[in-house]
Amino acid sequence: MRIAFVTSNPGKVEEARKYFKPLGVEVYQLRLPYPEIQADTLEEVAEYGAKWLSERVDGPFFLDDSGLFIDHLKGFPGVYSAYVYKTLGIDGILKLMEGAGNRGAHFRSVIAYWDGELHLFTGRVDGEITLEPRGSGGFGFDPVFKPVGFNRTFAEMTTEEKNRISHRGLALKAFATWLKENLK
Ligand code: ITT
Ligand code: NA
Repeated sequence: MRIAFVTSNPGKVEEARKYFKPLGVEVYQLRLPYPEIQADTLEEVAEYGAKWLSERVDGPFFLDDSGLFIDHLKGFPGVYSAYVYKTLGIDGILKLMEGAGNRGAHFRSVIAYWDGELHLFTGRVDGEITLEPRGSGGFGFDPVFKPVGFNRTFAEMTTEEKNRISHRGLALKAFATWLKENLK
């Protein structure tokens, strides 16, 4: 089975591929820009995008909308994470965190899968924002996110290690589990 992953982000595709390959599901990247509405939740953004794409993509596809939610910043950048990454960047986030006593943060991912109907799968990982960037793996905010229980940032992990515990890995796991049941 082949499923399109509609995304501009090759890092996301690499993570999904490694996850689905053992299941015999081939994931390929479809670079098709879709509207990302301004909304309060990742779910709303993902759902709107998937419904818009459902009129334009043949066959099953999914997309992933993710965000980094920082306690000290009251959940910012959250649904604005992509925009903030492109504008303020990692350095901007570290500046906003200067002097923060609480460096707690979490990532969330919402996967919207369309097969004629909409299915949502979510994942979350808790951790903290490091004092400085570390590591060169992964993408996005990975160099400054250290998951709970680890001394390394996501950018210091292999894709497999990150997948086992990450927001996207957990959402992909829920998606893959559901897919196995429903392909029978
Ligand atoms: P899409 O085309 O799939 O939307 P994107 O990179 O814009 O790709 P999102 O809007 O879901 O993806 O991501 C919001 C931001 O959060 C973006 O800047 C990502 O780099 C960052 N991000 C998402 N998942 C991440 C992860 O696993 N590790 C680090 N940063 C992540
Ligand atoms: Na995006």
